[in-house]
Amino acid sequence: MRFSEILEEYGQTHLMQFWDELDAAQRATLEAQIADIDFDLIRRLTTEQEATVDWAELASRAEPPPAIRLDDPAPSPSRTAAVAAGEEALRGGQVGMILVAGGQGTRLGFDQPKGMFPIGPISGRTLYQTHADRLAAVMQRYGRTIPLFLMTSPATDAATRAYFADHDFLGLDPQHVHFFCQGTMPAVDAASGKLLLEEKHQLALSPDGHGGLVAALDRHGCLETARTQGIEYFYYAQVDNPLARLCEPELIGYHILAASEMTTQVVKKRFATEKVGNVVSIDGKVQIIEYSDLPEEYATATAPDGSLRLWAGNIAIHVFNRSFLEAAVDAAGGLPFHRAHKKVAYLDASGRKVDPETPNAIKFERFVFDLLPTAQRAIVVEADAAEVFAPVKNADGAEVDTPAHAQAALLDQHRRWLEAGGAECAPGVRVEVNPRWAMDAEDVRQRIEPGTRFAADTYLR
Ligand code: UD2
Repeated sequence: MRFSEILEEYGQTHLMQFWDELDAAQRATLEAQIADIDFDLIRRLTTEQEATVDWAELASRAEPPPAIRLDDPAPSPSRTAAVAAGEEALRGGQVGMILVAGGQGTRLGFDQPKGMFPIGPISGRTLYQTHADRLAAVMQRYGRTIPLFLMTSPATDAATRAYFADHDFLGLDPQHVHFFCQGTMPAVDAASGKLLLEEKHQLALSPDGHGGLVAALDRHGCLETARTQGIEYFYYAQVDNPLARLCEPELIGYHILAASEMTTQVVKKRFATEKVGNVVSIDGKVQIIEYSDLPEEYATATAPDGSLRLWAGNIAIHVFNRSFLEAAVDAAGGLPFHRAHKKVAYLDASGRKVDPETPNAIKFERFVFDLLPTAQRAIVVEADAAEVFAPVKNADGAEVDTPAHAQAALLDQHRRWLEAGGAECAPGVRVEVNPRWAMDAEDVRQRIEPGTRFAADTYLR
């Protein structure tokens, strides 16, 4: 079928509206973008033929997930056994790291990739640098390379690569840093289902969600690279959480000992409507119901002791078996798309740019956690939010999840470690610890003379 016939068939001929005004390069761009669109899929998604999930019905059947809880004094397997198993995998070079950094970070209002946001309270280190430091420290401790697979999107790819290149790969070995760019999905006009033009020669495209990970890993040969390097497990985290304990042995160990295919680290939700996914169990399968999909009555329901019944908050830290992701490549066609009603700037019929004030468009995203119910076995491990979770989502001034909140959480953590090691921090004094200097309270205890006093802001590196 010819190009124009395809557009005609799907009611999208407006995309060629400015064709006569375009030069050859612009025409080629537009043609390539249109050729990439799965119009059948878009039609199914916009006409709602694609099965939509009845979240209220699902939520009514949701139970708290079986989990290794923090307050369990004698979990089985024990924490010591889990740490030992995780450390063995790290020493054996069986662990790779996936960091997802394709999001557009609209809420933060930062016009570069979020990973380049300066988060170090004293050092001014960026999120990327913070994660690189932690990874380097883990590699140093276990004497093995941990390849980093860094997912970007067209919105973040070029700037991220340039940033790493200009900053000596943040101290990592460039040979073991693998950038891979996720795919995109077109935004459609919410009322008509028509694709939107961002420019006369460009569709309005946005990243296809972190569920695009599976296809992108495969498309860029990352699974193959990992396989040939003997990587059996991937640790997965989001770039926006500077407290994420990358490649934590305990979580890896629990994953291995339980023969889990996909493991999720969770925290106790701070309040009922906190913007984290809800990790639940439905018909014996672990699943995540996103905060935006969980009806309030279920979000606020309490257990007999007054605590939240659905307590487990997703912090988007997982461990995957490589083989599970390989199997998911073929099944990824099956990962559902979530629809989000968003503001998307577009060109109107006269070629004028419109910046809507209210949501006008539908964006489609896949979520990586929708892989959970497909796992043969998926376990859940609770961690202390103060030690592992301080997401940078909103610009300073917002009530939660701002850079200022994350910096305070980092400083609190480092103060706790120092004080547990016998040091003293004068009131109001800020001490930032680089993981290359100490990765945890135990490291600090070994490095510090009891009685050491910090009387001025200090960066330990
Ligand atoms: C995410 C989780 C939520 C909770 C929370 C914790 C989803 C849908 N929800 O909520 O359950 O765990 O994080 O912080 O994930 N990203 C990409 N490509 C994309 C979209 C996102 O790489 O196409 C990355 C993005 O760079 C970021 C992460 O995924 O690191 C989370 O994206 P988000 O900020 O849109 O997710 P959020 O906060 O709604």
